[in-house]
Amino acid sequence: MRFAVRLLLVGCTIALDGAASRGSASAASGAPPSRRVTIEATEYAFRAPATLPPGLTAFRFVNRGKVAHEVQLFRFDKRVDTKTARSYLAAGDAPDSAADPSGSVLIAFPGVTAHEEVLVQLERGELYALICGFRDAPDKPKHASLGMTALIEVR
Ligand SMILES: [Cu+2]
Repeated sequence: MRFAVRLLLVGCTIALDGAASRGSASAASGAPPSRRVTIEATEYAFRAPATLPPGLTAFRFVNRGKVAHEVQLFRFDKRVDTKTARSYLAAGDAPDSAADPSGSVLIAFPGVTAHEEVLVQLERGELYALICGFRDAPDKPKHASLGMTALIEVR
């Protein structure tokens, strides 16, 4: 029995050490996000700033609609200009070659604010795409092809 209790205490110590070192690492990496930006979803559109200044930015996602939505957030390749980016989004998608091989997704059911946020170090000249790839049913179109896309320019 004592042995079990000791193991438990050792476990607690490790957990606390882990939390402490994570805390100091995040403090060392700099200030908290300078900005929090809300992306709102409805049927079938995003409400988000068209432009944002550079800087560390936290994106939160709120679904004000009546069906589930997601926001895929990704950065266009530097070779893609604003006009081309807009044409991709108007078509409801972008080829993999036009974007970074990374990105993030936030998902929210109706009336829900996703409790996760996406943290991005925005840099001047970047273009970010917002796309919802959800469908209301398997035989229905993707929300993106109904106009649920947006572009954010960093400048
Ligand atoms: Cu959607």
